[in-house]
Amino acid sequence: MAALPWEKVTENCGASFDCVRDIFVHSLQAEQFWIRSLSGKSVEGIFETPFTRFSNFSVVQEYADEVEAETNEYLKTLTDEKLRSVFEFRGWDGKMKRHRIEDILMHVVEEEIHHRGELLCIYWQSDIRPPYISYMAYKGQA
Ligand code: NI
Repeated sequence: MAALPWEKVTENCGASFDCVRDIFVHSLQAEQFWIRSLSGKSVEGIFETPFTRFSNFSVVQEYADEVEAETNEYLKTLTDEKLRSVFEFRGWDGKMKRHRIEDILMHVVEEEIHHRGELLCIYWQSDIRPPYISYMAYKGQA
């Protein structure tokens, strides 16, 4: 994202959220929301933070690093038993929901893939070759 000019990142693109910055920050907020929920931490203020607060690349990067650190911290606590255990929460519709933690984490991954796909499309529509790193390349060789 930092390879793009800031005007491009905040230009209206008519996708799920107004612009590349908003889509990316939304996916970070969604990840933080679920990881904090599963960690028993407060989620207050996550979705209330306006996208405009992320006013340059370094603020976005700082937030991405913060969310990644929180996620890594949570993932360290996981066990097979915990993954299979059921998490109860109140949904957006006000009703109580019960889902296995592994299914909630799969939802977080799916949410990211969905929004990344959107971002790739926006890049292509702007004739910009999107960055691509395979998961295996990211992880490195065993
Ligand atoms: Ni979303």
